[in-house]
Order: sequence, then C-alpha cells, then structure tokens
Amino acid sequence: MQQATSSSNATSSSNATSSSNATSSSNATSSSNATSSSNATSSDSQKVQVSIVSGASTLTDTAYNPNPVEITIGQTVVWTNDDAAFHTVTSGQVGAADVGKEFDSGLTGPTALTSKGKTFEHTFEVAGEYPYFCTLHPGMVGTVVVS
Ligand SMILES: [Cu+2]
Repeated sequence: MQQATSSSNATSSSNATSSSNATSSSNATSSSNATSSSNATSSDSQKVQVSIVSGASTLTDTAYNPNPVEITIGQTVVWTNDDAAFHTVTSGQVGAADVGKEFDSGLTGPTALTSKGKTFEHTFEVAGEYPYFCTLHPGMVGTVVVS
C-alpha cells in the first residue's frame, strides 16, 4: 500500500484528489444507477463510492480515493472513473498469480472504465483485505478492507 514508488508524488498533482472528490459522489450516484438495475433491491446505503481521481495515472496510493476504503460485509464498492484516462480496478497485487480473481473491471466489455464517468462495482461477502491496482498504470494501488 505505501509503496516505495512515491517519487511521482512530488508532482503535487495530489491536489487534484480533494477537488475531484466534491463532484464524484453525486456523479457516481446517478451513473451507477444505470448499471445496477439488477441490484435494485440493495439500498444506496450498501454502496460505498471510490473515485479514480483526476490525474490518477501518475499517482500511487492516492489514485483511488478514499484509500483504503473500509466497508462491512455485504457492502458494495462503486468505483467511478473521474479521470480522462482509461483505468482498471483489478484485484490482487502486481505480478501475483491471483490477479483479477476476486474482481476486475477489465480492458473490454461493459465494466471497462474506458472513460470519464464509467463505473465498476463489486460486492464483498467475505471479511479481509483486498489489494487492487490498475493494470494500465500498475503504480496505482488501493485496498478494500472488509470487516
Ligand atoms: Cu490506470
């Protein structure tokens, strides 16, 4: 999580983190509704929003916000791409054998976070710590903590 790759942090682009947060929550709500029609029974309180912040490509553990995101069993994390670039939300640690086994927004298909406003969600049913990263920018790392 706190990786040695903090050199890119010197760019101070982390300032973009806070500003993008203000807009992401409302955007995520409406856009996620479009994709979650099958989950209509789950209330919004069961959904926790995480933003892929503007400029995320050059960030590390601040690319996903909040990070770590702490939820309870049964809650759903909704990631929204608030950046202009294409990103992924892919479970596991860079180079591990189990990459993408738990969840993966992917590079193609309806859940791919190809552009701004796209969302991906995953419901966590088992307690634990779930590291994830962006396969396109492996410096981007985050963790979901389920308890
Ligand atoms: Cu990325």
